[in-house]
Amino acid sequence: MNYQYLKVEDRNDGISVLTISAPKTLNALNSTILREIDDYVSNIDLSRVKSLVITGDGEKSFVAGADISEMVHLGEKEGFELSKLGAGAFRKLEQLPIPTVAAVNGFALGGGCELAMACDIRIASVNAKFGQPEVGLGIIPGFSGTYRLWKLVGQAYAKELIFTGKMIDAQEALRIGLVNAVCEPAELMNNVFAMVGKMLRNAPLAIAAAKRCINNGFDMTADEAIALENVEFGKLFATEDQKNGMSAFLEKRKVMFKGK
Ligand code: DAK
Repeated sequence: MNYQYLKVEDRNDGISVLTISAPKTLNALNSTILREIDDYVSNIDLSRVKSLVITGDGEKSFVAGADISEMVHLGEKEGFELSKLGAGAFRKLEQLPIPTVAAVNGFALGGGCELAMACDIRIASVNAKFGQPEVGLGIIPGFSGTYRLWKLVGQAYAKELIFTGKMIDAQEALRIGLVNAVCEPAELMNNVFAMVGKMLRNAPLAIAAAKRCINNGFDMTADEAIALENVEFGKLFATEDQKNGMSAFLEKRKVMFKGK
C-alpha cells in the first residue's frame, strides 16, 4: 500500500522508522492515517523488521491528537467506529512481537499520547508535551487511553491528567513514569537507535516472550501470570538461541542470536 501520511524508512540494522506526516494539523490522526497505521502493523515483514520506531514529522509535534476537524460532525455510530479503528490499530501495534519505541519529538496529546503508550518504550525530547485533553472537547480518550494510562502511571495521576486535561512537560512525564528517558531534540533519534541496538543484540524470541508475559500478565491473576511465565520460559529451552546463548557464556565467547 502506498501511504499518503506515513513515511517508512527501513534501516539496514533491522530498525524500521515510521514517521507520521500531516504537517498542516501537527500530525493529527485522521481516519486515513489510522487505516494506514493499521495496514502497516498488519503487514509488517517480521523477517526484516526487528524493531519499530514511531515518530512525528517536523520539530513541533509527535501527534497532536485525533483530527478534531474530522470528528466534529460525527454521530454516535461513527464515533464508535472511529474508536474501534484507532483502538484496533493500536492494539495490533502493542502486540507486535518486536520492541517498539515512540520517539516523542513534540506534542503527544490525546490520540498522540495514546499512540505513544501503545509502544513498549517512550523516549521524549525536552520539548515534548503530553496530555489527554479530550474532556475539554466533550469526549474521553478513545484509543484506549483510559486503560493504558493508569497502567503506566497509576490511577490517581491518570485521573488527574484525564479529568483536568492539563499538559505536562517531558520532565514531569519522566517523573511519573510515562516516558523512559528525556534528551535534547538533536539527540533523540540517536538515543532511540542506541537503546534499540542494545535490545537487538539480545535473543529476539526471548524478548518476544518477555513482552507477551508483561503485556498479558498485567490483566491476569498472579497465579495465571506466573503460570504464563513458566510456559514461556520452558518454550525458550526448545530454541537454538537458548543453547547458543548459554554455551557462549560458558565458553566465554560472543554470541550472535539467530531468532531460532
Ligand atoms: N486536530 C485537527 N487539527 C489540529 C489538531 C487536532 N488535534 N491540533 C492542531 N491542529 C491544527 C490547528 O487547527 C492549526 O491549524 P490551522 O489553524 O493552521 O489551519 C494547526 O494544526 C496548528 O495548530 P495551532 O495553531 O493550534 O498551534 P499552537 O502551537 O498554537 O498549538 C496545540 C498547538 C497542539 C497546543 C494546539 O493545536 C492544540 O491544542 N491542538 C489540539 C490538541 C488536542 O486537543 N488534541 C486532542 C484531540 S482529541 C475517539 C477516539 C479517539 C479520540 C477521540 C475520540 N472516538 C471514540 C471517536 C481521541 C481524541 C483526541 O485525540
